[in-house]
Amino acid sequence: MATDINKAQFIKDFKDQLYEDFMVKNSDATAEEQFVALAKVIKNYVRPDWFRQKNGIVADKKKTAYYFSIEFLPGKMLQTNLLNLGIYRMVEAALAENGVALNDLVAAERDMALGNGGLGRLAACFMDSLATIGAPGFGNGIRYKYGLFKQKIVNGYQVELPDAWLSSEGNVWETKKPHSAVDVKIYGNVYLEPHDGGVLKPVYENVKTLHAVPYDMPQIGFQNGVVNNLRLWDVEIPEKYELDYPTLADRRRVEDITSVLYPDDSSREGQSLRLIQEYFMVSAGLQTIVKSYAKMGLPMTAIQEKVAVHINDTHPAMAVPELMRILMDDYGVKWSDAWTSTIAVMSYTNHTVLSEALEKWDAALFKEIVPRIHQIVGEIDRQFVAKWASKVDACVVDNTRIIRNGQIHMANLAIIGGHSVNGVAKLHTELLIEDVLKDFYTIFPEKFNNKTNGIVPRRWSQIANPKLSNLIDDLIGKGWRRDIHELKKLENLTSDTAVLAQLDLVKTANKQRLADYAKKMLGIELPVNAIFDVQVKRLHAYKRQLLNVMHIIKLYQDLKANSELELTPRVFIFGAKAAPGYHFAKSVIKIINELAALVNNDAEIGDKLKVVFLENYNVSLAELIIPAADVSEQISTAGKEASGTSNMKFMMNGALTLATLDGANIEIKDAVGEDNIIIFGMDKNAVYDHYQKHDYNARAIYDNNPEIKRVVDAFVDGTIPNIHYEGHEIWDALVSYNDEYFLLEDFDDYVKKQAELATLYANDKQTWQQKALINIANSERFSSDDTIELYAKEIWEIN
Ligand code: GPV
Repeated sequence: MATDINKAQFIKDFKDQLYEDFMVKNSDATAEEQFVALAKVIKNYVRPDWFRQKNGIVADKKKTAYYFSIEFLPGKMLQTNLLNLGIYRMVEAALAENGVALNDLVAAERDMALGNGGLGRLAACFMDSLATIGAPGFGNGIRYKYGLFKQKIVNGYQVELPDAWLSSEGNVWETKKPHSAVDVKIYGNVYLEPHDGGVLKPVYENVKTLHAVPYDMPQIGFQNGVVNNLRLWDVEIPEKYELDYPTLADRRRVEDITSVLYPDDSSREGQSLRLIQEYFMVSAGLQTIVKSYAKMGLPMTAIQEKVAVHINDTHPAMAVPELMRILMDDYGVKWSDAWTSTIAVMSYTNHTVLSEALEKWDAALFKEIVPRIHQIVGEIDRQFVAKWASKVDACVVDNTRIIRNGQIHMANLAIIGGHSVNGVAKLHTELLIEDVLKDFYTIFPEKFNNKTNGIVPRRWSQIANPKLSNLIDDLIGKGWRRDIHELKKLENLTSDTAVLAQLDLVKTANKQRLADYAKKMLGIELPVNAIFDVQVKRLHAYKRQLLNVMHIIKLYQDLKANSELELTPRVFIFGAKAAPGYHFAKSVIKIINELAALVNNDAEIGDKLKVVFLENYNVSLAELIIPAADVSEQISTAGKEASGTSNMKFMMNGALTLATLDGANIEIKDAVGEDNIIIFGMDKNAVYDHYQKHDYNARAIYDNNPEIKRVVDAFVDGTIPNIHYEGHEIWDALVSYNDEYFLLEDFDDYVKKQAELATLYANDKQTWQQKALINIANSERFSSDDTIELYAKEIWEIN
């Protein structure tokens, strides 16, 4: 075991690796070279455990869960891997003795950003948790050559640059496995030919064959000797079929399949490339899974006893017809048996109620690209309609069937083809049941269940916040590092003023760490005695960064009207990427940056107000920003944010949450109690009431509320320079187009609660820190270890 390695052995391994890879002595090596060598040494240490776990699937006939996701967003892996192996301190000390700062090597690693936001990050948290609870759970996804775009801010605008994360040293954590490659077929024609006993077998013509080559990455459990596998697929042109790709352009089209992660996490451009990506990943993964099941020598019709496949959002929903295809066409299983198995194997998580994000495909395109899958989906749809037409209302069948009006509804496919559908927070699951998927609920009530999201506590406390972690060690011992539930013990210390003072010191130190970064990046001095008020997440209208902006404008206007005004100093911090084609979102970014320039350079405002937009928000930046937050902004329109997960990370790091009753915010409120969270605005019922009555009138609010009018007009009256175009766009969205996300209605209450929290911060730091401590103590409820335990038990039935 890696934990047995001593310093001397480790340093020898490290130096040997540097020599082997780079022919360099430690003292002459660059931080990049040292990072690569260290990562390879770690990989060597885990290889036996990794190999054993992978081989155990067949050898021990263990039921295994496969988490299929088009996104994985792990960020950097060095610290997590060292921590989970239990060699962090030893390696840090050994390197230090040899003149190497571990932090420099951490900085040299590139973020692995094969995900957009919450959905991909959740998948990464789950991979860690699966290994940590010791469950056989393997990831399956795509090895994109370019991750989520790198964001630069130029003249206040977002500019997208390719994230060439694989250049130079590539991904040191991975191992290419050419011997496990499989072929994936797309395009062509397919027809069915009768065989012995009336069995129909597909005959393919003019197909294109792709070679799917897996790259495996170890997923190390927390100090338990378990190493799971994350398998990401790359595409190659099969040697056997080279003639099918005669030109460079042909070859490039193939390479494109694994070239980029789609940088849009809300609405899908209906491009065939995306569909091919989805099928490529699903087919390669499932073929491999069925092959390894076949090696167990058990009947094909019992595959559900050894295999669970999870469909993370709809992108991998073709797993349903693809498993049918493999079982029938490759293994001769008959339809009814294959269908029973498929339903038992598959399960699906929904991550949104936004209808524009519910994935649909044009049936003609679908047929062109995956003709056999199209046939199978057609038959699943036909049987579904035949079965339910006589039992439920016609409109229920119409709303739940897979193919309607020439479109294939991927969520419907995933629900019909699996045994479990879960939402990601209590409210979200309720909304699925009573609104978005209510017709499904009348047919399959037993399939619905909730699994509130969680976060992996190691990364979001121990790694992101070493200062707080050390304080917690001093207060309650180190047991919490293994069992996060021990954080509860902190609740006994909430009236200990010395503890609260220490907590304040830790927070200030973390704010200083972030202030240093802001100084380096933007040349701005951030006052650490100010409230650090943070909103970091994807830029989306429903997340309402604009409401935050409106509050800043209000404070700015108040200060300009009365420079004597007593105001608790505030630093507003934003981090957000906008989908490249999302016009509105990009305009909000521009406005934040122009507002920042205005406020930060106004001598009259001085240190009372600062606004910073930190470019290229990613996992690493989150690890820096979140521990420095006093206020966590979770201000989506009630009913729109499925769960949110940064809300949990902020809480774990002692920020107070300013929130609407949306997603997991509600469960955070339940965990900490009403006094320790700041709730404002409409709840979901108030929002739905407006939908029902069609009575929302933004224009009337604007006309009748002078403060709101003043703030909204600031977008167009020249208050903020250089936003002529964007300002009008926003003004129109808020007034002319009736403010789809109810910012104007929620504004007053938001401002009021902001003022209250500012007063508390200024007058009673002790009470503030008390609330912070209660948040930290109760964040134990949101460990993804527990979430994944429930998936394992209740959905996958593994362990
Ligand atoms: I659908 N989510 C995401 O990041 N990308 C998507 O394409 C879709 C959903 C997010 C939700 O918006 C969050 O509320 C949620 O916490 C997260 O998925 C994980 O479930």
